[in-house]
Amino acid sequence: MAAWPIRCSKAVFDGSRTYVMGVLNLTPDSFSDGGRYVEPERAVARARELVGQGADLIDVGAESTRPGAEPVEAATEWARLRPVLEALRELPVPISVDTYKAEVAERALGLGVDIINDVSGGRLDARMHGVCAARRAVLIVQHLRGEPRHMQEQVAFDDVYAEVERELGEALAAARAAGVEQLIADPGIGFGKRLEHDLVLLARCGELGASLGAPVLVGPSRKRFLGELTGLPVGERGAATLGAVAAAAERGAGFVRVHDVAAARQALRVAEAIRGATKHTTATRGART
Ligand code: HH2
Repeated sequence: MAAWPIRCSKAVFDGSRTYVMGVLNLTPDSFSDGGRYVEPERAVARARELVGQGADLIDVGAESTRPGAEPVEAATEWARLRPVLEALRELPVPISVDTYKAEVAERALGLGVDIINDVSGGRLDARMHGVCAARRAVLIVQHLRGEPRHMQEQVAFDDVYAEVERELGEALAAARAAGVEQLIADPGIGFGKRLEHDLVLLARCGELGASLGAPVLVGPSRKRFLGELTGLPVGERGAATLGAVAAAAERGAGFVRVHDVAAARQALRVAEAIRGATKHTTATRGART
């Protein structure tokens, strides 16, 4: 199956550059922006702002998946999502919903959402694949062992790249077998991983996508590994996030999931210009010799 394009009702992503997914958390307890967009009006205003900053798509979440976060009932999750998703139908970019519950996914897809972002890769709810297949949704299949709440308690990899590649490959194959036609793979930065694991997965994200036959999305924004590298608290990891974004794009990431869209677009623009110039110089040199 060809990795690109990813076709949504409002956009076609052809892989010609790294796309920016803006994060919109409707939660009271997300690790970096919890509580800021709980009121629907503020959330919708934030979504418009993210689009103005150049977001290619917006990921809306109503349950925090940080380690130790309390799971929420589907009804609570949907009560947070519904008014916001209804208002976001007018936006010019595709919307994804960050949920691992098929019931929530089904309702969201009924409101015109194009993409389901499942941090468990379809593993925590047996109905997820069927719902996405029936609605012809794009499914983001993220790597995660166990449940988000306990994911940092037993982190053990002998060869993180090989193990994530194999487990993601199995998750993608299960989704394809169930009829989900459009898939994006995500190695799950910070999801049951330590610093050294996150670094390997970012460094080899393009290789991972090529081997899995799917575009790769990475979500390094403000995460713990950046704190470990810089010594900075979550609110001061903006510059560190941009380092990860530029490096991941250089290594082949198809999408980056970030809180600060304007800054990520700038970083990507510069990284892409430099990559383009490399090609130009090589071509010029080749032409002269
Ligand atoms: N990271 C978070 C949430 N969802 N989805 C994908 N596909 N990839 C990620 O890396 C990813 C994700 C965690 O970030 P955030 O939404 O800011 O925090 P929280 O889970 O606390 O709401």
